[in-house]
Amino acid sequence: MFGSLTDKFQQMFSGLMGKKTLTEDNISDAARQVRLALLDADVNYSVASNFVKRVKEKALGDALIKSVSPGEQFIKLVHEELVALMGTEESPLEIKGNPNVILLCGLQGSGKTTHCAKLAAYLQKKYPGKRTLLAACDLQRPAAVDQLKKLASQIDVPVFFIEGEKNPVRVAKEALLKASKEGFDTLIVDTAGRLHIDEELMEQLVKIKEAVDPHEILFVASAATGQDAVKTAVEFDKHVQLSGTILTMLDGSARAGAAISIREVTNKPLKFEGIGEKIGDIQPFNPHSMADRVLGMGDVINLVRKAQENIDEEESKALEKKILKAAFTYDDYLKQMTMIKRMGSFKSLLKMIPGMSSMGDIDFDEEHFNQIEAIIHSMTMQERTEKVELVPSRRRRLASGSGTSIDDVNRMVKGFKKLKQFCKEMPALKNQMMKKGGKDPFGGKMPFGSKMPWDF
Ligand SMILES: Nc1nc2c(ncn2[C@@H]2O[C@H](COP(=O)(O)OP(=O)(O)OP(=O)(O)O)[C@@H](O)[C@H]2O)c(=O)[nH]1
Ligand SMILES: [Mg+2]
Repeated sequence: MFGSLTDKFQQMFSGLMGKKTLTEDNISDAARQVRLALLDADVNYSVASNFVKRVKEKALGDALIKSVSPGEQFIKLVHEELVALMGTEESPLEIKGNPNVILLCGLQGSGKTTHCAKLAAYLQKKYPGKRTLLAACDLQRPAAVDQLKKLASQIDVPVFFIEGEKNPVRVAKEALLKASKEGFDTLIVDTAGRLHIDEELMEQLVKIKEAVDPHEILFVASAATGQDAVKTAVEFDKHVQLSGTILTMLDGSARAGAAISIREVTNKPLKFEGIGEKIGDIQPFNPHSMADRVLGMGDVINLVRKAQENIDEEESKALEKKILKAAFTYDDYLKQMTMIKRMGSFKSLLKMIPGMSSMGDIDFDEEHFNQIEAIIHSMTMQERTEKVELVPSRRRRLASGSGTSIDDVNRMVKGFKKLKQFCKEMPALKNQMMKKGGKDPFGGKMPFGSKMPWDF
């Protein structure tokens, strides 16, 4: 995600790995490189300087006590300091008031409107049964109201707007009235953006704030703009006293500058991050996860979170049992694949695994999985559950039904059989290894469970 910064950190750490001890010299050298890398990633100057100062002091202190694995020691320090810089813990939404009011503000195109809808979707998922109303208070851009309505219709959340109204403060007031009267739990207010800060915009925003008295005033910052986002956040904070930040566009070619410095500079927590254009592409900001990503250590925190949200534990356990007995069918495979797909693309998931993220752009053949999926979809229930043999005439039908070739179908069937064979032999293999005093190759667990048989 943070391409060049992550690369630089990785290079520097591997340089340190070769050293026997942490000395004042190599610490100074590494610290200098950290500083340059941070500045290059558009991290605020004083944030970068203070950061490096702290890391250096701690590294020097540590060097006196122990001198094992200096590279790892230094990485750990940098990681700890990054986590501290970005707030240490997750900072959940403040939910109080009846209704609970959330106001979104920020510059043009930073993702305000999209994140109004994303937040509503997030709340819907987290608090089923609670109701959210969206208020369309961006009356500057002609299509803004329609954009919000379109997004909201995807998640079945109502939008309050007044046809032909020019005054956003009135819309905000009426929206609050409606939300209170009709017992909505949350009101999320979209506001207008501008190319740069101007007094008129601020005055309008202050009036909207006064009209709805929000518990959360979130600054929506595009990570793509680096330092500028931080400077603007400070200006907005002066006028409307922000309660936190939503950092958006983290899926793109974002620089890490805003992510790393915005909390320290504004002293307001990072609450959410936007990681794509789709309505579900929002997650709570987690400082540990962000530090992992900046340093190229994958993103286990969000991988686990996604798995918990999307994978049915019962079904997963049932499948694990079937795998142990090598009794799984095409149908089981399809179910598992569907569960994993809900988490995102395979490529994006692979990138979250430590070690994979530093491998650059992963060459992963997503098409291959789509093909397997299409073939299984073309099967009858009998075929999916392996009640009938896949004779050539059936295979021909599957190929034409799934838009693949006979070769593709043959390859899939062969792979599936190989996988089953492997599962049958696995317990014996494991025993052999254990007897030889080798480590359990699967860490006490079978390799699937919540995972996929990756390669057919
Ligand atoms: N890749 C990516 N695109 C995003 C993200 N969030 C929003 N977008 C896209 O960015 C564009 C601008 O988003 P909007 O929500 O319209 O931004 P805005 O701040 O409301 O813009 P104005 O109302 O014009 O000030 C849209 O095309 C969104 O689909 C994100 O996290 N990642
Ligand atoms: Mg907008």
